[in-house]
Amino acid sequence: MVIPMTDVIPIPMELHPDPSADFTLTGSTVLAVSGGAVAEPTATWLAALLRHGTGFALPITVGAAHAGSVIALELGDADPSLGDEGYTLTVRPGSVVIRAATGAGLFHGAETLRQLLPGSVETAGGRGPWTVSGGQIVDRPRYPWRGAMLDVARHFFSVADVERYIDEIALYKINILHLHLTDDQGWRIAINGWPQLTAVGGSTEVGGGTGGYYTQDQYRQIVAYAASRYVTVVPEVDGPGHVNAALASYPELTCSGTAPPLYTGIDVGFSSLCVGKAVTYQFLDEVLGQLAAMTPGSYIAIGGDEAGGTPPEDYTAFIEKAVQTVAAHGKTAVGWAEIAAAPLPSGTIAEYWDTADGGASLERAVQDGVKVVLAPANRCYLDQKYDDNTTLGLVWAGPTSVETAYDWDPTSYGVPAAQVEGVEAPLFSETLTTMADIEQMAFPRLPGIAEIGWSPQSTHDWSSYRLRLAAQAPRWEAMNLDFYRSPEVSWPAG
Ligand code: TNX
Repeated sequence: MVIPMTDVIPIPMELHPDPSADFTLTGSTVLAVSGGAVAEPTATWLAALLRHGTGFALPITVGAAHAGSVIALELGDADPSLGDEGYTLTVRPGSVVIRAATGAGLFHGAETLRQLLPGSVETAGGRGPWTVSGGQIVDRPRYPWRGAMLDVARHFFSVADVERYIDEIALYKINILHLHLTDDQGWRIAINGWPQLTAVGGSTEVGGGTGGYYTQDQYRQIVAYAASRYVTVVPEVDGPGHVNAALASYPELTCSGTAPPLYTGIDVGFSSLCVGKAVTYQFLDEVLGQLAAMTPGSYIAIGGDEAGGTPPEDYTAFIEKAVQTVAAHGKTAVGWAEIAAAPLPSGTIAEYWDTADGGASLERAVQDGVKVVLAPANRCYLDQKYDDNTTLGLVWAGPTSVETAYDWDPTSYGVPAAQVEGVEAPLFSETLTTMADIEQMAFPRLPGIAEIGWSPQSTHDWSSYRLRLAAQAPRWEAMNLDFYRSPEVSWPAG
């Protein structure tokens, strides 16, 4: 069966199917790339994926037009209204042409083509025929920020795990990986001049395991891998709360001068940097400065949530300082929406999460005129249980069914449209220890958040989405991606 264009998730902005124009990938198909070197990494990536799945040679040709069966990646001459992430994908009997103004657009188009091929293309020697439905797709995202947040602090995850997650989120056109690098239970990024942060602060995790951390080279490797999938890493160092691992490493960062013990439980809101001490700002400047230097993206996240251990006037003073420090290093600050209690420059991004605070933090962010990323916990928190049968996960904002995660609209939170930067799906890891755990919680909810971030609101419809979602299962099985077979969805027999 040929996969219909409507099965692509996130569903494209415009679909023009033409059943008389199906294309079949064969042993003589070539991959032609034109318009400049920016297109080449995506061609290399796509060729590797398709060669692995089909066993075909799929040679890459650069520049010249090709007369035979061709998949073409063409950079340039794109409709300007498709913006800097949009693309067109045109399927005719002899060719598939992906055209975009940018490398990101070409990559998104290539991910769409991947989803139009049978799921078994994900395994070595998959089974064809490799037929792609004919017609044209015209596509661009609804929002610029389509985020996934991964907590590597509560439990540490290896570079390989993070790279695998990047591949999984990029399949659904997520373009931001917000990496929660520090918390009470662990400090996961090496900072020159502060070796105890990782030696002590990185030495454990929730439940008392051995933890871990990324060297600066490993962090750069993650950033580069993400960039190759057109995903921007937004690193987060949380403060003034969620800092027990830092305080346990450097007693001078506490007001008392005494280091607390390492913490391996899952309470929140008890630790605080000492806001009145000069060393706190030296620490902040060196940490944020080194992160900024290693991060090509424009954003650095400063946390700012659940600062129950910090007096309110200290809190606003700290946030003001942290936002200024990020700016001094040439980046824009992102924080959880509580940061709106402090004065914020207009480009700042406030991320709304706390559906239990009655929207107070969100209202302040709207009044401040800052940009808002919507991650309402009762919709977007992938760490919440699906239902009573879920063994992993927390319950404070849930349970969150696949339908609940999918069936909402970012414009319904009272944020003026011009202030909505996008949506994000956070995955906190108090209860998650393996890649399979990550996948069980993210899939199948993450594609729903991705579709909210990318597709026009007019396409939003749970009753058809659940059928389209079911059609992803063969691909996930071929990828060995461990998803939750929620009873809300009629999964095909595996
Ligand atoms: C709230 S979300 C937190 C995290 C927890 C999470 C668990 C946010 C900004 N703070 O510290 O890990 O709940 O769901």
